Amino acid sequence: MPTHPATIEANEKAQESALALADITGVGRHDVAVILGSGWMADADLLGRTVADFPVTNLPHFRPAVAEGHLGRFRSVDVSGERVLVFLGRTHLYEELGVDAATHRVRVASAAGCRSILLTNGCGGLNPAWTPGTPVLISDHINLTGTTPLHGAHFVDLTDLYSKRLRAICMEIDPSLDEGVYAQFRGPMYETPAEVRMAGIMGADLVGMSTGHEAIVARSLGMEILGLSLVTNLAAGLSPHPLSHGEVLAAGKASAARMADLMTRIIPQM
Ligand code: 8IG
Repeated sequence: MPTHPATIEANEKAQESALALADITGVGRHDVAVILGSGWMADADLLGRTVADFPVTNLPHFRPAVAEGHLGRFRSVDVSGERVLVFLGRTHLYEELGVDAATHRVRVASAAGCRSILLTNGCGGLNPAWTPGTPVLISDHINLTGTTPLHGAHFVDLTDLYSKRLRAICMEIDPSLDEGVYAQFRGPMYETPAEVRMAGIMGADLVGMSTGHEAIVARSLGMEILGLSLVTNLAAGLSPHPLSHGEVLAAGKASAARMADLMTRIIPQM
């Protein structure tokens, strides 16, 4: 059992956020959580019937989102009868608010009743065949942040961190989906071309700045995890032009209908 005071405090704050969430949404418990990252905001309206929609700052212990394309809202959405807690945007490690702030949404999702979580992100791709807008299932991750979202002697097994069961269902829904290993860097700068080559030698296929820590916390809370990356740009050194946030947003818009369709079909299986 995690007994470090920082873990207990993080879980208590999440309980308080979840109580407020139940209060203002009128939805006492949620079944599944979704975190929408860069390039995924346009999907929010296509998931199902929005029951409630608020800024995260209406809840205690949330910080306003800073990254462009990260709205800082949450919704309660009815997806085929499942009560889905959707976060539009996340808090990143590079915001320097600490690992607990960067994983607070995951703890809130668990405290709100969610037993499974869909983590999405926009990221750089190392496979040149993955043109911007290509979705990739996360099969595993490499944590290159030099830190952990856990506290103290909290030994958590990360085997099959990204659910084999859910990945198999996704592949049935869309057989054209590829899988890849996600390397989480701290950011906020994108990688140098040398760092991208290093990540590739280490076994990474995707480079990003989120998701890994969230998955670790979700596993520590016993949740089932599905990770979906949207390759919004070729990783540095592989791209013919400098990386820009504009292409991230464009790739997201272009893939929204396909990704929302996949999500609405996988969520009832979660
Ligand atoms: I969107 O190329 C997006 N996020 N680390 N590298 C890293 N994060 C990203 C990238 C990328 N693209």
